[in-house]
Formats: sequence, structure tokens, C-alpha cells
Amino acid sequence: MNSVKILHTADLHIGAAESFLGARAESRQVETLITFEKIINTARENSVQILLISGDLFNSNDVSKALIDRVFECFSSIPDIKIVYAAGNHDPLSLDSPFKKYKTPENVFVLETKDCFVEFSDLGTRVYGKSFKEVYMQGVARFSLDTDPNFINIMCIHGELRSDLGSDYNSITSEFIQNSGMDYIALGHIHKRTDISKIGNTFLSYCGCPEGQGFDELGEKGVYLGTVSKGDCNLQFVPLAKRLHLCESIDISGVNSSAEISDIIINYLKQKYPDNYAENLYKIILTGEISEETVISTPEICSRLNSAVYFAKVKNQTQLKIDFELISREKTLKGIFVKNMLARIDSAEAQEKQKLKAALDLGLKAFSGEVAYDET
Ligand SMILES: [Mn+2]
Repeated sequence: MNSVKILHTADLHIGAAESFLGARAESRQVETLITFEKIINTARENSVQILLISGDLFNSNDVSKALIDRVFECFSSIPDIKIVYAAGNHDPLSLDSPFKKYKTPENVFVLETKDCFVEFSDLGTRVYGKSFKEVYMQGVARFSLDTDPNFINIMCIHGELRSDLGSDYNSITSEFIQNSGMDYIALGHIHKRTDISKIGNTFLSYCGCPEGQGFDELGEKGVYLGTVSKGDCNLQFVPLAKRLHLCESIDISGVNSSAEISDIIINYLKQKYPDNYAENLYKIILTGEISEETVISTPEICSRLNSAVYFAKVKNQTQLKIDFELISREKTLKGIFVKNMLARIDSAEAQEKQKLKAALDLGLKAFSGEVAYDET
């Protein structure tokens, strides 16, 4: 017993649909299943000994039988790999859980809803943990079972890493980790991956979700793969996501038409993501200053982008380029206001300049009746 080879995944949410994709939501839903299949293949190809799934495998217990069948079929396809599952808050181990309703493949070890462990004596390893029984698990995680120093001790658990006790999702505190006696804690629940960290003698991480399912889950996604041994842990991130959700701010100052803006965006994406720019989902934020004559049509830009990439939505946050000097020459109340403000900005200290510029912008907006009551 020197080390054990593991793959750590969580929060797949198989069955979830990205409704903003409309007619394509269903095929996108299948892509999460395909990413799960890639995880199974990665485990097989790398001769993983234990596959740890730290909750939210399914988006709910109410997923279709076809999805459950496929997931169980994949589990059965790697009979030599031990799969440990700790149910999460989305697919708790209640009576309607797929793991309760249907026969679970023999190599799958579902953790109970009370403190427990499974012992793999051939691997010199114990996997501790506990499944969610319901959607909520209030209070702080405490563990009543002692570890045995003769084993590599791993914990597979879904929960919220925090210092206070106010979570509805199984608070896991650093004190708990410090006293756990574990060599590695494979966490699930937080969809954003963390680096491998260490508290006391225990290594831990959130592996994050392997496939983003919205613009709050940006960037590269995947799993952790590697070895855990007594007092040590050597895990690497392996990217596996089929598509990435990405948010890009693009400065379009001085550009004159929506067609031109679309070309600039597409070229920017091609350069930044040369291998797979067309495959991703983008939220594009247009920034910069544009002249009064430029008409930006976000529907037109969206339409052009969506024929070049899998999905794009566009938010226009450009600002109107205003010729203050020109306005200051107007013989109107607005002209006099701008002239006075420009003179004050000119003679102000750096910090004051910023405030006066903001006041000038707000004042101009007020002339066109665009200032809301609480705008500052
Ligand atoms: Mn989740």
C-alpha cells in the first residue's frame, strides 16, 4: 500500500438543461452525458483504482430512466474500478433516488446517509463520507468514526466549506478538516474548481463541475486525476468539458457598423481560442466609446455571431462619445453648463477631476431627462 490512483469528479448535474438554448437545449443536455462518458473513459485509460463522485451526479432524482440506464451502463463498463458515490443536495439518497429505485452496478459503493466508510483492503484504502438524505443538510459536518492509520484515508463528501455553521448544505469547517485524519477530502457542491490545498495534514479540493451549464460557470472545466498516499497527494487537473462558457469584453471604439463589429468579435475569438472558438458559448460585452452616428444593432450582431459560433449573446455597454468642446460653444443653458464644468475640470486636482467629470456626464444626461432619481 503505497498509493492509490483516483479520479475525483462531482456536480455533473446530468439531466439539467440550459433553457436559454431553446430548441438546442435537449442536445446540449446530452452533451453533459457525453462528458460523463469521457470521465469513465479517462478513468479506464489511466487505470484509475477508485472513482470518487462527490454528489450531484444527477440534476435531480426525477431524471429520465434512459439517462439513468446509460449512467449505470457506463459504471458497469469499468468493473475493475471501484466507484464511490456520496449523494448531493440535488440527488439526495431518498426513496426516489435512482440508486434506491434501481439495481446499482456491483462496482458502485453508495455511501449511507449516516457516517460510514467503505474499506478496500486490496488497495489499503478506506473511503469515508456520508450522503445527503434530503435536499438540505443543516448544521456542521462532524464525524463520529475514527480513521485507521494503517489505511490511506479518503473522504468523499458534498458540502459547503465555510467557517460559520449557518449553511443549509453541510458546513465543512477547517477545524473539521484539521481533525479528520484524512489524507484527502474529495469535495463536491461548489462548481468552481479550487486548487489542491492542505489544512493540517489533510489535502482537499473542489474539483468543480466538469461541464459548465450557464454563464455563472465560466472557463475550463474537468476533473482531478492522480495518486493519494499516506500524507501526500499528487493530483492534476484534466480538462474534459465539451464546450466552455466564456465572457469577453471587447472594445469597439471608433467602429461604425454592426457588420464590422461582428467581424472584429469573430476575429478576436478566433485568435484567442484558435482550436475551438466555434464550439463555445459566449457572452460578449461591447465596450468603448462610439459616435452619435453609429447605430449598434445587437440583434444583428447576435445573428451574425450565432452563425459563426455555437452560441453568443451580446450586451452593449458602449458609451456615447460626446464632443464637449462643441457643446460648450452652444449659446444655451447646456452650453454654459458644459463650458463652466470644463473650466473647473481643467483647474482641479486629479482626484477632484474624476468627480467633476462624473458630474459633467450626469449633468448632460439630466438635460436629456435620462437621470434616474437614485442615480449617483
Ligand atoms: Mn451541484
